[in-house]
Amino acid sequence: MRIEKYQIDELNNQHFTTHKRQFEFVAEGVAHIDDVMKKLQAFNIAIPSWALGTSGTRFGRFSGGGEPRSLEEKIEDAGLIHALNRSSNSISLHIPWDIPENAAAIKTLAAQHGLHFDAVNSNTFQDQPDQKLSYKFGSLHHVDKAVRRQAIEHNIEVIKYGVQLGSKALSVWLSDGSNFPGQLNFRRAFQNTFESLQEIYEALPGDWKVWIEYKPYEPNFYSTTIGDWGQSYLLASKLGAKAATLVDLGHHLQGANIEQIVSLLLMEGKLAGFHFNDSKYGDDDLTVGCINPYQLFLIFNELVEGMDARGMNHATDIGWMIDASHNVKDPVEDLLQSVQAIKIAYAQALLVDKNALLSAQNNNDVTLAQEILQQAYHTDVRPLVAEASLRSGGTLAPVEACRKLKVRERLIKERGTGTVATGL
Ligand code: RM4
Ligand code: MN
Ligand code: MN
Repeated sequence: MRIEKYQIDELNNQHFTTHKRQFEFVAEGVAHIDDVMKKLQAFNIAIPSWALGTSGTRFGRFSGGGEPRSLEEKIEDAGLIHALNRSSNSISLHIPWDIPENAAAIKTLAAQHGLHFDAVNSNTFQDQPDQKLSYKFGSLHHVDKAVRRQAIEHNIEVIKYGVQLGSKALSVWLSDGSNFPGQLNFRRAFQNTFESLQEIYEALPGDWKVWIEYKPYEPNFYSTTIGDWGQSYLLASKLGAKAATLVDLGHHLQGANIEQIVSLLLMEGKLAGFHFNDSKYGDDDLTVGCINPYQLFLIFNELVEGMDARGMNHATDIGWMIDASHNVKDPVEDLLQSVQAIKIAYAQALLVDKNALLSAQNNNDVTLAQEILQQAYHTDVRPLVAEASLRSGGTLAPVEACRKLKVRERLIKERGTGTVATGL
C-alpha cells in the first residue's frame, strides 16, 4: 500500500489550528528556533528490516497479521513509516535474513519510497541450512580456524551486498562467548576475534566503516567476547580509523551510565552510532523512551554537546538506528513511536542552554546545572517535532494517522493474517 500526500494533508488539516497555537507558544520561548527546526527536519533514524515483523520470545510468537513476507514488503513498510513521519529515510538489512537477489531493483524500489540503505548487518549467530561448519561455539573467535574463515567470508559477502545497495558500513554483532567458567581462554578468544576482524577490515572499500557492537550477555551467560564498550573500543582502536563502536542502548548492565560512555567515545572519534531501544531488565528491545526517557535525553544532551565540540553534522556524522523487537504491538506503530521518542529527546537536548550549563559547571553550581538540564527536559517539545514533520511533508500525529488510514487493516487485506518467519 501507499500513502498519498492528499491523505496526509487531510489529516493534518484536522489538527492544524490547535497545532499552530501550540507550536507558536513553544517556539516563542526558543531563541534559536530556526536552527532547532532545521536540525529537527534534517534528523532521520534508520529502520531495521528485522523489526518490521512480529518477533517472539523463546516461549512463543504471536503473529499480528499483515506482516511483510519479503524484502520488497519490508521496504514497503519502511516507506509507510517514512511517508508518515518523514524522519526514517533509510533501512538497514540483516544478511542472510534479507538477501537482495536483484540489488538494482531493490535499490530502485527503495528510492521510490524515498529510502536509501543504512549499514548492512552480518549474522554469524545462527547456523544457516546450507552452512558447512557450525557456530555453536562461536564464529570470529572460534578455536577452529576453519570456522573463523567461514565467518570472515560471510562478513566479506555482506560487504559485497552492501556495496551493491549503496550502504557505507558493515555492522557486526557477535554472540561469541562462553556459557561456563573454564570453557574459553579469554585472551585467545579476543585475539582470534581481532585477527578475524582485521581480515574483514582489509576488505572494506575506502569510504566504508565497520561498526562493532558489544553486549554483556545473551545468548551466552558467562562471558561475551565483545562484552562491553571497552572491549569494542580496544578492537576499534587496534583496527584503525575505519572502525568504531556501536552503542545499542539495551546492551548494558543495569545502572550503567550510558551517557558517559557515549560522551567519551564521541570525544575519541570512536562513536559509530546507535541501536536505539529501551530496557527495563536486559536486552529487552522495547520501544524507545517507554521506560527511561530521561536517560535518553541525557544521552542526547551529551551527543549534541559532543558533536558541536567536534564540529560534526548531527544528521549524518553518526549512524542513527532503531533496534527493537515487537512481541505484542503493531511493529509499524511501535517504530513510529520510537522515532518520535528519539526526536523528542533530540529536540529537548537542542534546547539546553549550553553556555549557562558551562558556567554553572565552572562554578560548581550543582543545583543550577540540574535546573538547566531539567528546564529543557520538561519543555513540551512535541509541537516542534510535529512542525518539523509537517514542514517535511509528514503528519502531525503519525500513530493516529496510521490508525485513521487503517494501515494495518489494509496490510492484512493485502498480505493475509498468516505467520511469517522474520529471522528472529
Ligand atoms: C542482537 C544485537 C544485534 C541484532 C540482533 C538481532 O542482540 O542487538 O544488533 O542484530 O540482536
Ligand atoms: Mn543491536
Ligand atoms: Mn540486542
